[in-house]
Amino acid sequence: MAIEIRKTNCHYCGYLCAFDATVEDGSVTELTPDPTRYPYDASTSKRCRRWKLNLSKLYDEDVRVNYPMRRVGERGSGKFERVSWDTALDEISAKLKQLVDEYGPWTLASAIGGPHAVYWPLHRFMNLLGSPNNMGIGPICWNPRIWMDTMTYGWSIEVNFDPSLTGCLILWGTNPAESDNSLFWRTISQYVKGGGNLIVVDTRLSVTAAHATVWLHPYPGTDTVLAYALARVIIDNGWIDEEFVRDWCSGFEEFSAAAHERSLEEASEITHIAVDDIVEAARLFATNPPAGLLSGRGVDQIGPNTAPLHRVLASLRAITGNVDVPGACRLNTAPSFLSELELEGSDRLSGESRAHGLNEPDCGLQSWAGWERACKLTGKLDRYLPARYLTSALPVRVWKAAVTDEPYRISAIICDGANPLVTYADTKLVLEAFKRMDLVVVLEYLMSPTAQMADYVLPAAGAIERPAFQAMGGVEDFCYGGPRAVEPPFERKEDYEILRALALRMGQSEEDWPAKDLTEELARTIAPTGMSWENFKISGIAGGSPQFYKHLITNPETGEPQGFATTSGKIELGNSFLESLGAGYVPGWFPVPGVHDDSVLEEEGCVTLITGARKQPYWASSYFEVPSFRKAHPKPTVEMSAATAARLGLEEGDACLISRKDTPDIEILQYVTISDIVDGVASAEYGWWYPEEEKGLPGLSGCFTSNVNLLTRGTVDMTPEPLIGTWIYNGIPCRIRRKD
Ligand SMILES: Nc1nc2c(c(=O)[nH]1)N[C@H]1C(S)=C(S)[C@@H](COP(=O)(O)OP(=O)(O)OC[C@H]3O[C@@H](n4cnc5c(=O)[nH]c(N)nc54)[C@H](O)[C@@H]3O)O[C@H]1N2
Ligand SMILES: Nc1nc2c(c(=O)[nH]1)N[C@H]1C(S)=C(S)[C@@H](COP(=O)(O)OP(=O)(O)OC[C@H]3O[C@@H](n4cnc5c(=O)[nH]c(N)nc54)[C@H](O)[C@@H]3O)O[C@H]1N2
Ligand code: SF4
Ligand SMILES: [Mo]
Repeated sequence: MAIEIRKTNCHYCGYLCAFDATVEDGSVTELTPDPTRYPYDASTSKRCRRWKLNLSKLYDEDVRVNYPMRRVGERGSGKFERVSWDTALDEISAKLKQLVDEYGPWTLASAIGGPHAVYWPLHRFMNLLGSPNNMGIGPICWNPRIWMDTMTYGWSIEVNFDPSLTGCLILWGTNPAESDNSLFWRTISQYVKGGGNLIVVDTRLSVTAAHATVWLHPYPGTDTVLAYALARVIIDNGWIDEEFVRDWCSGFEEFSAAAHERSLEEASEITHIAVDDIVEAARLFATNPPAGLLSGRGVDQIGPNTAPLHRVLASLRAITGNVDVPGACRLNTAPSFLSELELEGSDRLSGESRAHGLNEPDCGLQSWAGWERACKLTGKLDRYLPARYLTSALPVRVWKAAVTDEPYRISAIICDGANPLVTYADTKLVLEAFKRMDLVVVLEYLMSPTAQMADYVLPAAGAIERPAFQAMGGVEDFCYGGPRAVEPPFERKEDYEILRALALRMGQSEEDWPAKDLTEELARTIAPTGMSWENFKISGIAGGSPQFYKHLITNPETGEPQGFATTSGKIELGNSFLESLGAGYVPGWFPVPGVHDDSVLEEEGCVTLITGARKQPYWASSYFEVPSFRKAHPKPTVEMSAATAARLGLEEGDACLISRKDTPDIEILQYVTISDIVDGVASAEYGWWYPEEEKGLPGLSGCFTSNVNLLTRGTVDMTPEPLIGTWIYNGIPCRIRRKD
């Protein structure tokens, strides 16, 4: 028997832990964490329940989609037949050509999800075809941070948390104890055990918050008020870094005035946080340099308050002198490997196609025009943001175009690593859009509710059967990953190969798709660093060595420090560029009706709903089919305080029905859990569907039972927030009643 140890990476969440695979006669029989490659944590394989799926799902014949499947009967019948790859790809490309001839290339939409696969192959396909309509979750995940850090500092940052240096760490709207139970969280929990200062800003007492030195619990979406209150305390106590503010920040006076608009008592009333806690957190953060501040998903999803908050957070780092400083944060540099921008081929999308983008012209940044404007600033330091993710079409506009044919017809969609019927806002609208399309193609591992609405489901290769690669969204000079352990079993293919095959059938050239598979594509990607794929397989990591204080580097032409890639060359606490796009010169706070007024507590049965708090062992809409996971966490839960439960007449464990105040007839089923969370707020799980239930319409395997996105809406109010178009997942006026 031939036994070999091969390097590979788990990809059952976005962290890509390094493993050694034991391969016996071509089959993987064992996995052990690989201490020689990043990211390695000795205890991950003990704490993480998911990595064993690498073995159980690899050869799975029941749940996995293993062959190209074509719909039988009406769309949504839930019935499929196996066809050959050639048949599937020939039919898809013929239909797509017909639709493009009839309606123009923008008739094709695409959808991506979380960090599952590399998405640039799909984006290249869309660019070369000529469609701007790729949807992403960007406006509510990651983009707000990237956009606002870039607008404030000239480029994005990475928190440089170093337990031996960092004097204080703020985690704002992020719960790595459950969302990232790998290396990062373990480093933080050890830091806290060793006496490190941790401030957690979370509406709930999350597992992370339970470890905090100070826990600040803002009412959902009031974070901007809290951030300004912290700034006020820091300024009033003389805790700012005066020299740095004088030399490297612009707009301080206006920023300070905005911070002083409200007294601490007023801020306390709005946020539901005691003044003493605000003062103590400000002191810990400002007087223990270097200090890091990392924000997360919780505050990427607060609608009109998202972009303003991230500007104030960026300013908090700046006024305390914590920008591009070891132990605080590092201003990223552009990749030394092929950038996402080059790989996705955005320069090939014509002006006419860009003008068909549904975010034009009112998204000041998250649009093609916005991206072009931003590049003029950042280009000063030769930095160009990746385009596709940061211009991604607002899904609500794409779905509405599919339903109404306005402003033009969206007739086809490709979903890659996404389950929009469960994870995108407004499930009913998404369903209507899918029903009206002429062509639906889904690249998947399993028959998700979205796959059940497809005409063709194409079997995607998963972890350890394809190489893994994480390039930090293309904004950093750092990437990691590794090779596959084995070829994909059955007839599964890598997403890259599927899209390339479709591209060639659509008439795109081999020159535009020079690599025949993902391994070749990744070798090509890292080649500019001078590293071969063979060496990358061993080290698992590529990129430049980190540098700090880069604004001080001398510009050879002027002999002056190069500064920051912003309008003023300084960090912009007040931002005239954003002002020219309709945002405030300094950010404001925008109360949301029905959430930030008294109606929540005054009207019977009402709460403010937040959604999607991450819990182990699930990931978004994934792994609900795994029996041991369902045993460990059998029911979707909605958390609320004991006082809120009493007001609603509910008790621990009660089945309850949750509805939006404006659509009382749409109700979802979840189960009450009493926890430590701000009164008047309830936190519902997301991602739930029931794979064991019947496939096909009307139920789509329980897609309409507990799915919280039946209650969310993707619509955005561009008046207060004319930059990104972030919709609300956290802060929805709802009613909850006991299920009789
Ligand atoms: N209400 C609410 N909604 C939310 C959120 C929230 O907090 N609240 N969070 C949002 C966020 S931040 C995100 S990132 C999204 C996540 O949303 P999604 O990414 O759509 O959800 P997942 O379940 O992670 O993955 C979708 C599908 O991808 C498939 N898949 C996994 N890997 C691959 C692959 O390599 N190739 C292919 N072709 N398919 C693959 C899985 O089988 C799964 O069915 O949800 C968003 N939706
Ligand atoms: N187990 C698991 N892990 C995951 C995922 C998963 O689905 N499951 N998804 C992955 C993905 S796609 C992402 S984007 C990351 C996200 O990872 P994180 O950014 O860490 O997001 P969460 O773990 O949801 O933590 C967000 C916290 O914000 C709090 N919150 C909600 N509303 C507000 C508010 O208005 N203000 C404040 N201050 N806090 C608020 C919630 O209570 C929650 O505890 O996780 C990744 N990891
Ligand atoms: S933390 Fe994520 S990448 Fe690491 S072993 Fe677990 S599922 Fe796999
Ligand atoms: Mo995400």
